[in-house]
Amino acid sequence: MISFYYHPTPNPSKVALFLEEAEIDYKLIPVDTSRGEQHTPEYRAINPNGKVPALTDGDITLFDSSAILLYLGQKTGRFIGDRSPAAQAELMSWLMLIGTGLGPFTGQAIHFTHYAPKPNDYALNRYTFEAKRHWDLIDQRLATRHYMMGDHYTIVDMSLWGWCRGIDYLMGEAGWVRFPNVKRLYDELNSRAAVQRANELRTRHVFKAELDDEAKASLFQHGWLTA
Ligand SMILES: N[C@@H](CCC(=O)N[C@@H](CS)C(=O)NCC(=O)O)C(=O)O
Repeated sequence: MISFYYHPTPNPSKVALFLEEAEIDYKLIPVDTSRGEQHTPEYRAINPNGKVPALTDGDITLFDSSAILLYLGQKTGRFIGDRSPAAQAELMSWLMLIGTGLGPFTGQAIHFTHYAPKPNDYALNRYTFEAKRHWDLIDQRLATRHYMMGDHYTIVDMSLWGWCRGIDYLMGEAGWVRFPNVKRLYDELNSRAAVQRANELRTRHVFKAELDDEAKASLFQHGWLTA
C-alpha cells in the first residue's frame, strides 16, 4: 500500500494528480508544513530534506516530486509517453526543467513578492525575471504541441499543472495574457475528473492557513523572526 505525504501546495499536488489519474489505491498522510510537521524526526526519516511530497510503497521510500513521478510512471507504465530513448530523454529533460527551474524560481519569486521583508528589489527582480523566462519557454513549447510531450499526456504536464496556480499568485490576469498556451493546457487539465479529485484532497484535512509566527518559523527557517 502506498502512503502519500501531502500538503496542498504545488509539489505534492503533482503527485496527487498522478495517483488520481492512475486510480491507485493510497493512504493520504497530511503533513501540515505551517505547523512544522515536516521537521519532526519521524518525517525526516522519510524525507531528510524536510519537504513535501514524500511517498512510501512497501519498504521503498521516495522524496522529491520529480523522482516520485518517474517512479510511479515506471511502476505503472502510465503517463510516460513514447518509450524510445530519444522520447524518454526529452521527457526527463522537461521534467527536470520544471522541477529544478520553473518551480523553484516561481516559488522564490512568490516569496520575494509576498513574504520577504522589504526592500528587496534585487532579489525580487532576479527571481521574477527567471520565473517569467521559464514560463516563456514552456509557453513557446506549448505553442506547437498539445501537451508538453506532443500528443501524449504525461508526468511533465502533471508537474507543470502543479505550478500553474503560481502564475495567478505571481502575476494575476496579466500572467494568463502573457502565457496563453499554458492557459489553454491548464484549463483543459482542470476539466479532468482526476484533477478535481486531486484538488479535493485539500478538504480532507484542516490545514493551517494563517501565516502567523509559528508558520513563518516553520516555513522560513533562515531567521525570519530575527531578521
Ligand atoms: N524539490 C522538491 C521541493 C519540495 C518543496 O519545496 N515542497 C514545499 C511545498 S511545494 C514544502 O515542503 N514547503 C515547506 C517547507 O519548505 O518547509 C520537490 O520537488 O518535491
